Amino acid sequence: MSLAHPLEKYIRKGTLPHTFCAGCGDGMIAQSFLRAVDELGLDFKKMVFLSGIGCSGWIPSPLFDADTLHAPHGRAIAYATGIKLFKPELKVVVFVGDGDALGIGGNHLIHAARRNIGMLVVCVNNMTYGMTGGQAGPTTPRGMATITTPYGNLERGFDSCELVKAAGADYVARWTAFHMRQLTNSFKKALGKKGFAFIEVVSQCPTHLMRPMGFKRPSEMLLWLRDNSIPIEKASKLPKEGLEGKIIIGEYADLDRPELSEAYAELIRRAGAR
Ligand SMILES: Cc1ncc(C[n+]2csc(CCOP(=O)(O)OP(=O)(O)O)c2C)c(N)n1
Ligand code: SF4
Repeated sequence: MSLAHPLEKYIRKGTLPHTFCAGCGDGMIAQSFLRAVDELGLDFKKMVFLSGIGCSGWIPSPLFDADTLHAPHGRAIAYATGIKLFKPELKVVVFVGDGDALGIGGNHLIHAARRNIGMLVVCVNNMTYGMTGGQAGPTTPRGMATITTPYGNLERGFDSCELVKAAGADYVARWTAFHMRQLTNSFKKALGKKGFAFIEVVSQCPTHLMRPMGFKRPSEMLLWLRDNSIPIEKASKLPKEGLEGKIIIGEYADLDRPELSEAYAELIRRAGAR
């Protein structure tokens, strides 16, 4: 009997043990994603992964035994756009942190959603800049203490799902690192979409946020994610004031609109270039 982990076949040899801190959500998200790939029976050779710069960028690069491009901070979606237009037959998946996706790379995100180009963007929202030491970022909740906001963050965080949905994405969903089964199912659905798919995973960063949030163990952060989450259907029936500081989980958009790389290939045919 083989004692190998069933998902080990997707892991590049020599990359374990991985670089994530103990209790980080990134490893859980990697596992949930690989489970979706495995259950769908997708061929890793027909997929290409893009990594942002940040802890979450380590999910596909170097961990996944597949073609991977580790792009400059904030530029992974721009690189992914080029790949998808050149090789539309590939499944393109981007892993970025909230700082990468919504801070420095915010413009690329909204335009990729507007174009409805066929890729899946997984935004790991750990509510901070993890790799650079735990600074406040575009999703840090108002009032949260970080090393750059020791008296509490004064700014309101982005709602990335509402933003991407309004920009025109086909599939938009939010889960947390507590909701692994729902996350795997959502990955499966998103990987089957033709157009732009965006999944935000609110995740724990025990190294930088555990103490400021008043927790002693990473598992307490997971329970906090569970207790602060409200399903989107339930949230739609509650007054807005009751939702302050809550994580609204579920599917925000599930559409099938024209996809850009197909329209682009058609344009090339019409122009007689191929
Ligand atoms: C152009 C550029 N600006 C800034 C940095 C420094 N930097 C490295 S990672 C990072 C942010 C990481 O935060 P996030 O994207 O939220 O990912 P996380 O580490 O939290 O997963 C920054 C600002 C950089 N590498 N390149
Ligand atoms: S710093 Fe935070 S996000 Fe980065 S690997 Fe450690 S726990 Fe994870």
